[in-house]
Amino acid sequence: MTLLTCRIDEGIACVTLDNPPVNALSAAVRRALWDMAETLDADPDVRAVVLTCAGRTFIAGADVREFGQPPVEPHLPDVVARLEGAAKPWVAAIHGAALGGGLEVAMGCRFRVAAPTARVGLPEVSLGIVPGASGTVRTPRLVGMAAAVDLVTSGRHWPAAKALEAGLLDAVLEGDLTEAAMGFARRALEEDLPDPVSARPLSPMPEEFWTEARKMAARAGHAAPLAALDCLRCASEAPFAEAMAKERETFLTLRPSPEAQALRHVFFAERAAPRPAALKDVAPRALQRVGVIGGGTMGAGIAAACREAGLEVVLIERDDAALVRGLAAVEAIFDGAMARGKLSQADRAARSDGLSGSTGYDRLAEADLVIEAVFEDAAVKRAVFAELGRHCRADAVLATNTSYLDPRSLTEGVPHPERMLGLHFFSPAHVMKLLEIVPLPETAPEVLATGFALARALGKMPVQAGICEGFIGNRILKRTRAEAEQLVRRGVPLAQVDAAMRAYGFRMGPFEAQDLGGLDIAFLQREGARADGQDVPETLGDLLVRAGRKGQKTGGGWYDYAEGDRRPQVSPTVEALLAPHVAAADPLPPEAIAAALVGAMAAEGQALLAEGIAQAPADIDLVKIHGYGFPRWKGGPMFAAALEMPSI
Ligand code: 3H9
Repeated sequence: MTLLTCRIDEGIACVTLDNPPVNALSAAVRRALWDMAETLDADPDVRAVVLTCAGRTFIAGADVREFGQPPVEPHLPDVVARLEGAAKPWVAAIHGAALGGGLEVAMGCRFRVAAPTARVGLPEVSLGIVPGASGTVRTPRLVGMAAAVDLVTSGRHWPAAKALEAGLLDAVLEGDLTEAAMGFARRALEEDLPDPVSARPLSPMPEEFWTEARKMAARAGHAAPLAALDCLRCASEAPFAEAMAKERETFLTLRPSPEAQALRHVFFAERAAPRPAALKDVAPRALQRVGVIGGGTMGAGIAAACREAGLEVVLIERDDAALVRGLAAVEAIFDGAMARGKLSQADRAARSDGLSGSTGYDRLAEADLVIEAVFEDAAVKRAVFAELGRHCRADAVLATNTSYLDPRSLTEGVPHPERMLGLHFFSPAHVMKLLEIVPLPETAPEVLATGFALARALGKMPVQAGICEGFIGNRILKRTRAEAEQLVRRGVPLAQVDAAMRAYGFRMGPFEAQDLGGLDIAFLQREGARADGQDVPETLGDLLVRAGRKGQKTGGGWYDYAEGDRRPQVSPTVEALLAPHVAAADPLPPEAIAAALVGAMAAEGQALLAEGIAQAPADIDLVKIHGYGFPRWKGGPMFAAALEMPSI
């Protein structure tokens, strides 16, 4: 396949790169760009060059699949320098996204123009690396250091308008981008050319600027943003060539690091998850009208998420008062989005327009999908499905949001079992990205495909799970909590367990997290199982709940909390309560605590794989990252355990 094609029109060469799916800079692309610069430099008919890309986007960056292999010449920094040093000025014409190496190529060009919908960014830190082809050295020369620090250390994309204002782009062009860019090139030739970016001046910044920037970059929790900041600082304090050498060295050091490997693993897992190979040829059912049963926290969040995706929503509640509360909860989510500047007044009004409510199931006659999100009680849920069976179309997908109950028992006897599905959202459902999709034995492939299509529409991260108590995520959570209690029983202070998991990268340790969510939910489940005659051993958490300590909402759980203060305080009451069950104090190093808990997660993950509940280790990693705060840069428990214990 020809990667680069070129046509020449009145002295302007139009070079088009076509390397699907995202025009990544493979070794072959780098070679082709280099050779094209040589050819066009030698062509007396060519006065300027426009670089465009075929397909959905401009160059999306280096080819991440090559990162596990030794670098191959020509290296990208040299290609960028070759374009910058070309005898004829190059104009990058950006549509879609110019990311990472793609933006670096554009910065090697003498001009950058873009379609109004284009985005630019240097997302390398989100892959655990730093830009490796002058992103930290050329960017500040175009936009100034403060803006460069923001772009490079956050990894965020900028829309074209912002990039234009900052000086990263020279023009945003309406209409046909290629033609407009050729016109731009012709006009540019009529005036003196600007200096190449590498030749532009850059002043050092005061010490306080770097102190503040380090504080911000450290918040990410992993090495790359801080390393990128060091490169940016070098760019402003050392000559261009020295700064380039520092950036390259940092890039090559970080590229094989465990964090970068982990982030690459997550990158590919996240891209594969929404489109499972097994459903490649299965068309989902159309989705436009959604019914949500239950307007509690979960139902309101699901309704808000569906409205955000443009789906019409009917909320069903059992009586008028509950319906008013439920609708108000959804409206409050819209209000919050508007207050944070995420929704315009007009869009806010449109969100409400597509939301209605009813206390009668007959409103669901035209629904394409109904999601049951009522109280976690099997009898209540069964009654809901019986109603749905009576009122919904035979081809409407009927889903339960249960966290622990067996979807088969909830939907038993409802006609057309092929339309049943588990859709396990996480709270708050309009925020949390994870969606566990749980097919029943009878679920039709197109119904399963509809679950994935819904996830894509809602911008969620879907993972298929088999049926078991707690599916993937909550089953691993249960095992992790048991392991954490086990550490406490053998004498590790619980505050040390929490501190170790925070040091590992979680926002909160397992005990702090239980205090926030409430200890009573899991307690009631265990009590329910005990009432059913199951042998569920007494946990330390049970002791606390029986003593009235259900978490922050009761002023104390594993920790004490002062009135109006969410900071956990070690609790003498808890120490006394647990004393009979806990060995003498026996602290463990934080690494050993984290290894024990992550090891427990991975071991439960292995069991889930063996039972066929989870389909792949990467699915388990996505569940823990998107639903349970596992640090991305550790790659998820399966990845982390395999890295440390390759035999797993
Ligand atoms: C870098 O550039 C380092 C340099 O500074 C220094 C070098 C020396 N490589 O996301 P999608 C695949 S680091 C390889 O679903 P969209 C992806 O796996 C790089 N493959 O599309 C998927 O494959 P498949 C910095 C890549 O339209 C397919 O393309 N750049 C790459 O929703 C479609 O992906 C980035 O981090 C890649 N770089 O979104 C940009 N990118 O079809 C990362 C994608 O087999 N990419 N693939 O499943 C993106 O953000 C999005 O892909 C993009 C398109 C916004 C471009």
